[in-house]
Amino acid sequence: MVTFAYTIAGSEATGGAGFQVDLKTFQQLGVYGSGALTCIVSFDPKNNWGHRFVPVDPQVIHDQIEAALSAQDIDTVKIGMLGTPATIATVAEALSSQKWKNIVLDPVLICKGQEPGAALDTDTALREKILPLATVATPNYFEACTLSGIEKLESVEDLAEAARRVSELGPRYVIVKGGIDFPGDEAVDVLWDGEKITVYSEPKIGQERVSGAGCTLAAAITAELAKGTDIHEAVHVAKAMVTSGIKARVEAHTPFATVWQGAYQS
Ligand code: PXL
Repeated sequence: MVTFAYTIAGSEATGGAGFQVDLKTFQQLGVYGSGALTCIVSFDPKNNWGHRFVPVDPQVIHDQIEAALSAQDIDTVKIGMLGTPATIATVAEALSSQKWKNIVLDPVLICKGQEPGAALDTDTALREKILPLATVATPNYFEACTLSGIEKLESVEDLAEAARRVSELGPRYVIVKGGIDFPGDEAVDVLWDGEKITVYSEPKIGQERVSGAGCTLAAAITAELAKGTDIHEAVHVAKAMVTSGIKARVEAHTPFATVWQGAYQS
């Protein structure tokens, strides 16, 4: 029997992040993917690869979700970049049209290279309308600070505290990704499952940011949960996929290389 997973995310035209990464990750883990596009991001090569961002009309977002959820029995969804308060309201309403087993929220506030200020109203809408519906959230360093109110994450205990605080906003499971901003030689992620912290650590591969790592991690967790994998094992698989994908990263003319999901072998 085929396992389905759904993604509600933005297109990043170079294939290094967002919707494209989600579908590649689902496929690599043997899960049939479909999804709704929330926005289209086209980096501008003539303007330092700045983000050209076009939101999809809310009615069109609604229609895409209606089509997929009517066509197939889908109980697991990943939510990536939403981008505007209007999109967030539409997605929140669409999610409430059925029951879900897993709602994995990658709380994308800003992308690499974007201005932090632009995210404030989106941040508020995400916190109020989507986080309470999520069963899993995967904030990165910056998103964990913003959502938890902690200024700096300097130790594993800080990551753990941020995860616990984000969990109080709704999601039962929170994975905080330390990434390149977390001090030290290890890429550390922590999972708070409501009772205890599990630490996932791998040596950092280089000191440069890689595009698509966060999307890949959340999409891989989503695919594994869709298959019925337990959350601790799902994060373990996802971390292994991201690590192998960064080792095999694809260089580009953009400021960041991107994760290669095809490198992962289970
Ligand atoms: O990596 C975050 C991200 C997610 N989704 C889309 C993006 C980006 C970053 O560029 O463009 C569509």
